[in-house]
Amino acid sequence: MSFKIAILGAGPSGLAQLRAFEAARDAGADIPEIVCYEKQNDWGGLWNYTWRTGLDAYGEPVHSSMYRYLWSNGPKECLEFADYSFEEHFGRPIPSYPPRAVLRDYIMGRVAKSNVRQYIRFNTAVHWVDYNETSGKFAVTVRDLKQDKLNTEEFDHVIVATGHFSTPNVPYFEGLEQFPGRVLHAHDFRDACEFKGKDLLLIGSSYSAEDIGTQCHKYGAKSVTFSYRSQPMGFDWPESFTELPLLTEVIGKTAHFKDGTSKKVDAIILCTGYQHHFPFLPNELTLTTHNRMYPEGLYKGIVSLANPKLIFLGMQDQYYTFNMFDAQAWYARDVMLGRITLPADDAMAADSREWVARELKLVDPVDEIDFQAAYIQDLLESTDYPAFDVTAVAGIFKQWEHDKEADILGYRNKSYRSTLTGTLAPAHHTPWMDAMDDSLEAFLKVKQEQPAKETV
Ligand code: FAD
Ligand code: NA0
Repeated sequence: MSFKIAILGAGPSGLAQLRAFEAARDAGADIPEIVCYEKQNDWGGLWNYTWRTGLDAYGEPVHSSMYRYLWSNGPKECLEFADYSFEEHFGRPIPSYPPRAVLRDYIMGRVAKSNVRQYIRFNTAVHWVDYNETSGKFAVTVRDLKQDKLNTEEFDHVIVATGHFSTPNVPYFEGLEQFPGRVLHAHDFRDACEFKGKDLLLIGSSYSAEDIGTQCHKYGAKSVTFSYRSQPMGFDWPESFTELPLLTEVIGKTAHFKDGTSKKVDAIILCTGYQHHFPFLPNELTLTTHNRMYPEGLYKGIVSLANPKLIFLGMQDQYYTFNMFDAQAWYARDVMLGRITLPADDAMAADSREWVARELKLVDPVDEIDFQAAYIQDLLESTDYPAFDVTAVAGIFKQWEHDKEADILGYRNKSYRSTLTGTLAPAHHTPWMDAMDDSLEAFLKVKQEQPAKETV
């Protein structure tokens, strides 16, 4: 085929795009020339654990925000690829909440079986993307990290799959500069054991706060205080947890809160979310958004309204992850292959506005789950991505929300039924609170013999 595309990033979204083209090629289609630029030395995106924080060995920002002992915070049955079940990958059913290494193995397992690695240029950081109106092509400038050389290549389409949970959002609180302990953002959190015996303050009330807090508790933190800006999480926390309104200032080791209370703490972790950050995109091409269900400026949640030859994958706030990235990648592929004809610019903008308006009416997580399910269903209708029961998966997400409400430290012991294979996941050999080893070997080692209790 006579056109050329660049995929920026080889995390789950970039790999979904590679897999989508591979599936078309396997089915006999002519596919474009593909180059995928990845600044890390391996594929996997955030799922690659690194001990590094700050800058990497080449002076590029460290991408991963993942930490040791991270276990999936949603049931694996909700993120299963429709064309590759967990059962197929591991050769047997596995429990519903795997640790990071197991999920990484699964994600990479699908692409490892294909020929897509050949398209990826590792250790190559994208530094700039320009669009030339006259030639209708993008010029992508990258830095070969090992050679320390800049190179520029031309492409007909660019797919941005660089993720949006990597550049921290770091607010300032009065007195932080004098605080006599560790102050860090969740992006730089690596090992909960560092905080054993400590009184911790976590700012934020979303997934990072919840998970880092519960994990520090699991590995021996003395107390965990959450400070929220809008809403407390409201779980039925054990005694050593407290939820307080927003931090107003820190004086010495004492943190003061909006409600007039105060608490002595040893360390402060800012679980204050991430920025959509595209330092390689010029003003006219960039995507400006916060973490939301339907970022503005995108048609079908992926096609840039500023330039429809520019595509963004995985930029939404995420309930669905890997299967949503697939649905997006298959749609994007079909746009690029000319199988889907994009409507006129104003029709795309109107469609996008409609979804944004719908998003603004969502009031709770159940609404958000249904919204994302509808969005995925809408994408799936136009492509040959294997059918999967998006509504049944939404049902599992709702059950998951309920299970978390019921037991925030125990929900990971639950089992759910795969919508692909119909198999109910076995119970894990060790309750999550007692499972201190998060390695793939430890997770898979013992034959799963306990009967699982169905929750959905
Ligand atoms: P990423 O995984 O972020 O991959 C982006 C890739 O782009 C990276 O490989 C990066 O190196 C590369 N890149 C970035 N900039 C450049 C550049 N300039 N040049 C070249 N390459 C570049 N999801 C779940 O489903 N289950 C979970 O349990 C879960 N846990 C999570 C825990 C944490 C702490 C975080 C932060 C997220 C978690 N997620 C989870 C959500 C996560 O966003 C997705 O699972 C997934 O990793 C997103 O894939 P992605 O490819 O869009 O982005
Ligand atoms: P995340 O929790 O890092 O999850 C990312 C939070 O930050 C909100 O509570 C927000 O409050 C707060 N916040 C932002 N600015 C603030 C400020 N100036 N002062 C006080 N609070 C502030 O980020 P968000 O965006 O969800 O919440 C920001 C992703 O990482 C998620 O997709 C999640 O799935 C993933 N993750 C997964 C796991 C596991 O799987 C663990 C961690 C993270 P407000 O007021 O806006 O509500 C185990």
